[in-house]
Amino acid sequence: MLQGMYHVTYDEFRIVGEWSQYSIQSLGDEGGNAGPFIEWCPSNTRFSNNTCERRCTEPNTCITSASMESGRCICPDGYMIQGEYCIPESQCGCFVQEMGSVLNERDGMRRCICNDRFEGDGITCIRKEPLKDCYEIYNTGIHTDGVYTIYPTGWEDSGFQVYCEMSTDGGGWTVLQRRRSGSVNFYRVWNTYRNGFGSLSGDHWLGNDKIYDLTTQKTYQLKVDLTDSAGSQYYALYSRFSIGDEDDKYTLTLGTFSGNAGYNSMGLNSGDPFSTRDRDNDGTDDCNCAQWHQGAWWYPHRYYNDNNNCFKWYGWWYYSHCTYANLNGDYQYSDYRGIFWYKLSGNDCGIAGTKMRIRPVG
Ligand SMILES: [Ca+2]
Repeated sequence: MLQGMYHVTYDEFRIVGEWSQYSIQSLGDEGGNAGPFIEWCPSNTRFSNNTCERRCTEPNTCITSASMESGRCICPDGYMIQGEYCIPESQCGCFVQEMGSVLNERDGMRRCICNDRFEGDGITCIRKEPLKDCYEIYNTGIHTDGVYTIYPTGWEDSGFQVYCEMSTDGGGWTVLQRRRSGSVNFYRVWNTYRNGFGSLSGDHWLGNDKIYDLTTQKTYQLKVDLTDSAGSQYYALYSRFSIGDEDDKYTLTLGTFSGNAGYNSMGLNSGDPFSTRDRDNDGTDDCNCAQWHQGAWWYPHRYYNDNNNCFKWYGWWYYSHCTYANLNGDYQYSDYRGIFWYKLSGNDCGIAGTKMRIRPVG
């Protein structure tokens, strides 16, 4: 017999990179006298006799195809099928399909494994949108009070946790400060107020840097809730609320006041820098308002400039020269060292609970 001489030509021979083990990506149009006998695999797959292939949604299950037992194009090692494509395993999870419910069998339990930027309850994984505050979380349909992660401008990657009030006053409130148990010491230094402290689900200060980042991304209103020692509840609502950054000493800006708290006591702090016991930014050299009032606040010291002391004795009360509101005072006192809000139950009001929370305007 004569030996046949055959050849085949391809006009667009191309292989892919090392990650896919230099598999053939394309051959182009074939020519020659050999007839078609080489199949080529679509991009990102390789030809293999291994009939076990896995999907992101079913990572523990081999997909076999009886019709392709002799070999076929499959994902490279370390890759799995998502839809029609091979993607790295590290990007797999039940989230990889469309937003919604996709279930996995793992560890004998039927549950959903969510990857980064997705979150779920074990049944459903939904994409985490970079929700900027509790109001945006509320608008996704979540109406339960609790601690949530938000991603304000500048915090898109890490986010931070806040307590969201979803069930009162229309919901969507981001809590900045709360006092109700006295379990947390609020007589803290500048850096501690900058970073925040306490327990988000209990007494806490969110932190001045976070408050700054929050209140610069949108226009917010502030609601101050006050509970007196008899259990009566009052509030002060400010139409605008923001603070400056640390270089600006977290200077306070407030809009107009409304509410039933008796007096616009915090409005007198608008325009003033923040002070702590170790960072005296109030208006006088002779008084350290933060130390006098055992707190940290936007103390101005400008109401009664007839002397430079922290207070004036009026016969029944040390009239403060520093502030009419002192929501970060010492919980155990009911005098000028404690939590007070002028004209709520008098000067010495015995405030038992406070809350500062914000929501976008409009
Ligand atoms: Ca001072």
